[in-house]
Amino acid sequence: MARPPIVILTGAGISAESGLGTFRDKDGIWTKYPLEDLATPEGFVRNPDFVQGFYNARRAQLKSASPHAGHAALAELEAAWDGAPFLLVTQNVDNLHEQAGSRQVAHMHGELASALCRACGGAFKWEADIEASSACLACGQLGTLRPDVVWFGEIPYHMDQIMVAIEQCELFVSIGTSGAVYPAAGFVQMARETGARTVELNLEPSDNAHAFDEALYGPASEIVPAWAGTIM
Ligand code: BJW
Repeated sequence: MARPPIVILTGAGISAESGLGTFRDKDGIWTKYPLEDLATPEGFVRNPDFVQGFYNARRAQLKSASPHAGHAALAELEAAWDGAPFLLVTQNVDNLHEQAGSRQVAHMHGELASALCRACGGAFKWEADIEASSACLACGQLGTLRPDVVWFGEIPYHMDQIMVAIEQCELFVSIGTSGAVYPAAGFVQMARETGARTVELNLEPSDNAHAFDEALYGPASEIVPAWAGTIM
């Protein structure tokens, strides 16, 4: 059976049952800390130690997090697509999709396990804490590293690849994202405009719920395997 080109967009909700917090739910990260302080370049300049501490703690937490059946189902789906166009776009900075076996993953908001040098622009794998004394592995300067994540006002990664995949896709699936943050929140509309069928899998209707042709609501560990089973 021919496989339709597919784009899957994931957000924090797919990692919630792995113990990693979401942002905007009750008890979400932004209900405890102001996003202006933790997720903007200006917040980092104001208080780099606070921001590094927040990301160091999340990087450490990731070491004990494991993927669940929802992540595994997306890896199985990719394998079943057997080379047909498939792109998993994630807003998440964790590596649970890769741990589950996904290969074609575009981390549009960066990765916790990567550091970015503000002096030379070098980016490299970094699994330890970033300290004020840490040296850049590319240029050797001290104190220039920041988390390699995308904050508000910064340009997300892999946008050219993502735009091409959305223009070509026939099936667009959004999983565990509130639809509150652009440009990701606009992808479903773009996919609709090029004729794709659109599916939302989420705990509850997102801000974009009206833009989906189909929806399934419940915890990702249950609804993602159930939905994937219908198209494999
Ligand atoms: C479950 C579940 C379970 C729970 N099972 N589901 C209009 C157009 C374009 C841009 C803008 C615009 N208006 C404003 C902007 C600018 C801004 C923006 O969007 N602001 C909004 C506040 C309006 N955007 C930007 O600045 C972006 N850059 C940009 O636009 O550059 C310009 C440009 C773009 C393109 C090309 C060229 C130029 C950058 C945005 C960066 C966002 N960064 C963060 C932090 C990353 C690092 C980190 O992790 O700390 O990314 S903020 C945070 O929000 C994080 C997330 O990836 C992102 C989205 O959150 P997500 O994943 O949706 O989580 P939640 O918590 O919101 O939702 C969870 C959902 O899961 C809920 O619906 C639950 O119900 C559900 N759920 N448990 C299933 N068990």
